[in-house]
Amino acid sequence: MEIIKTLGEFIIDQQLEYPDATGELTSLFSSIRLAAKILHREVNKAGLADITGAAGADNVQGEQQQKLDVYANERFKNALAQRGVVCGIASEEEEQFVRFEETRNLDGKYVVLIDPLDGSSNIDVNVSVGTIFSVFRRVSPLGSHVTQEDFLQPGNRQVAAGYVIYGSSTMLVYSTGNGVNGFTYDPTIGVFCLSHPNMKTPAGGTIYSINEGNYVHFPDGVKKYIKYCQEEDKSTQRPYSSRYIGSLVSDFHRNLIKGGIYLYPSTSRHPDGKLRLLYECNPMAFLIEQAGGKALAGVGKRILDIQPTELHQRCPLFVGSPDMVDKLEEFIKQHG
Ligand code: AHM
Ligand code: MG
Repeated sequence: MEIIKTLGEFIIDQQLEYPDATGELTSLFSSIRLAAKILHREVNKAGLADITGAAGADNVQGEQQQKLDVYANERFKNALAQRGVVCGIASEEEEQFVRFEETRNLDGKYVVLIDPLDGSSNIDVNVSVGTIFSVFRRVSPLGSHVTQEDFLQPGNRQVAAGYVIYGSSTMLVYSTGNGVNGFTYDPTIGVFCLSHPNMKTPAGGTIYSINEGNYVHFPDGVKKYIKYCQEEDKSTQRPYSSRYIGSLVSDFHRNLIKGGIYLYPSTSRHPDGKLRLLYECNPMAFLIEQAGGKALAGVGKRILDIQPTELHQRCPLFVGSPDMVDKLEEFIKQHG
């Protein structure tokens, strides 16, 4: 009989490898797992219940909040506050970081940065969406209130990162800096099961993902790279396929598995790119590096080495198979 390993069992096995582990990270993952299950339930009935559409307010970035954005934010926030291992969170849906004030939370070692429902404008049309998260050890003393500095740490200090994709199936993909593992949710038994152990991205790929509608606003190096992707050359399997869902988690997940590159460069509308460093770029950069890939914001600019200055700061993102990211970097170096 096939042996199934659940997410819970996997986490405990990993913890046993570190005799000093206190189980706090395990507890943090239990919170994420629980909120992900609840989101799975809601997303899957999105067409039936009155939960799609705009919530009527804009978030801090002036983007319209969807009802499910608000719902997802509350769910993850509550789940993370419950167990006393997290002292605060920063969320795409909250202007300021959120302090967890209970005594047990003041002793929490970790902060979580989260995009509770990325790509949520896709929900109304039944396209996959996701949750992206990033975990840091706090730098402020245990027992005190969480501070802005706890959140403004470079991505290379992430303790863990991951995403949940609510797609044709729901999956949780995460890393604690020791490889990347993917778990598929079986709703009939309510359990995430290890389905993608030790995920590695192919060194090269044949997929490029970018919103080409913004083409005229791209930097020259990116324009030239796109033309390169489209050229005929059998020896390098070009032309490549263009695939863009407009839902970062889905585009990233596909490219991670199949090999590819995702690009969100600066454009005239978004001079620093559109994606947020702390809860979109950093976690994806952590995961792709753990899977053998690369993530840059520009020539020689590793995403994980950027020192953040603001909670909601944006940055360009070029992420994917290492050979493809290298090639793009050559083009940007040469053409700007
Ligand atoms: P969101 O966090 O408001 O959902 O926006 C992020 C999304 C990403 O999922 C996606 O890759 C990108 O925005 C798409 O942007 P665009 O529509 O400009 O191509
Ligand atoms: Mg987002």
